[in-house]
Amino acid sequence: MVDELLKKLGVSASAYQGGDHPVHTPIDGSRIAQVTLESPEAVAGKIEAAHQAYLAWRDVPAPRRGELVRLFGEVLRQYKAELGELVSIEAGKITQEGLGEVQEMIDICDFAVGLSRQLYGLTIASERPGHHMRESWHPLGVVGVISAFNFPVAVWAWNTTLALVCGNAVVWKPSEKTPLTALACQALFEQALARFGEAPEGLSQLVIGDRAAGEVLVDHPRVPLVSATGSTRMGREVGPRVAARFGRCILELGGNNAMILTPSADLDLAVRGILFAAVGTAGQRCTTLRRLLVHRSIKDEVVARVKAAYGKVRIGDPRKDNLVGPLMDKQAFQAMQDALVRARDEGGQVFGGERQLQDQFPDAWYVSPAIVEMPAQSAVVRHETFAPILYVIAYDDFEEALALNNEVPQGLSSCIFTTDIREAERFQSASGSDCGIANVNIGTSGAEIGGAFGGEKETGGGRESGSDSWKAYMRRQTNTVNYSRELPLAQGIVFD
Ligand code: UN1
Repeated sequence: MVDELLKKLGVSASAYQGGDHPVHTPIDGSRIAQVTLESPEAVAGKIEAAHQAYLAWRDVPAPRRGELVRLFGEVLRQYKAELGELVSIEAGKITQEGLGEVQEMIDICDFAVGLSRQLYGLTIASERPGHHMRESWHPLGVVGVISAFNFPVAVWAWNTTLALVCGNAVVWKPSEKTPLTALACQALFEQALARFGEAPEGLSQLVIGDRAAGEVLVDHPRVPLVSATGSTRMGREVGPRVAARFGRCILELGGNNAMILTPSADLDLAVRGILFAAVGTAGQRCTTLRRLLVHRSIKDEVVARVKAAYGKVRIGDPRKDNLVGPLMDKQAFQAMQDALVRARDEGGQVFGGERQLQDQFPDAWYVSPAIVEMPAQSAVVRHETFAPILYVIAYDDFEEALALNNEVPQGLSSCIFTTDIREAERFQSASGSDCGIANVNIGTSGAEIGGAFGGEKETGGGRESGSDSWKAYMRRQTNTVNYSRELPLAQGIVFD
């Protein structure tokens, strides 16, 4: 299924054949490759090589570093269709979303190229005569990137493009479930390197490995920044371990994203917004809509309309004309079923959620997305299940809806559908949503790259992608220069 595609993308057969770690496509569950997992020693060797590359790269002028990323963006434009298709095969995304993910990579390349001519510092007024102060930003070193199966290429690109223009080197450990898209990204990046011609060897490296490989990145003193995307459970381990050696982390962990649907909302818009956010990517985005907090006066109408929309959703092979592809694997299916059992126990009424297409794909895990009407925001609702389950909870007044939005351990994305400006502004105010993303009349998922991406509480606090997220990939330096013939001390101290 993948040989032709991988060949076009420049991945040699030896990289994905004959190894001991099987790779399956969620489309039909078949094995499509056998990769070799790298040893912890090999990972340490790559980190050392990346460190050497960083020592040279940090002195290359940033706009020149941007040129490498510009070339990478060109290569990605050229191979968008092929890489998008590989994302569909390996992660089960529908064609539109596979292509969308590659577009997100192209967009962040453009952003990073612009940034490479900025990386602005500050000048600061000095209290001393004949002095100036400034703040400058310098490269950090090797950035370790740990990414998840659900955005197998874009999240790496967010990190790597920024890290590179900021003067760093990168070592990437993708999910063991999606090594092929990672090999393809590496091959495409190498094309950009070849066109660029003068980058130091080992500037951006890929590690195909399991937990042990990830641990090397987490613990290695030559990795000042670890950017990790995945479960809250993973982040709980990574965060303290990196902190113990005074490294830094960008953590992008679980989300449990809600929509507040108010009586004044444009319901046509809201139903479309719910559909994309709740069932897109088969509910496997960290920004997926998981909780619908709807005003009691419109709840029955909204639930009926959403159920009708769910009824029309085409489920099946993500490369065909469908809207919902498979879950990643049996484990994901099982977690979904367990959550639905718990939801029933907690008083929920379940619509959908059954396995689909079992005859056609006995080894794949397709489901109809589920809607679960809950009497309250009980334990199962507060937990992130990485599957298409939308819990619906009625609220009576706006303050209660805001409280429900915030009363979960996670804090990634949130949204409100309303035409009432007071509600919209309150939702985005200091005492409104406590999430990193708070949208008005837009669903919780599908953020543009221009904004900072990330969230609070158990989501981990990190920010990636746009705005000034680049600052996390650099070290800040305060510089004070005395251009006078005196040596005045700060705070007026006299020392003679
Ligand atoms: C993720 O699910 O890990 O906002 C990232 C979005 C995408 C990124 C999701 N741009 O849904």
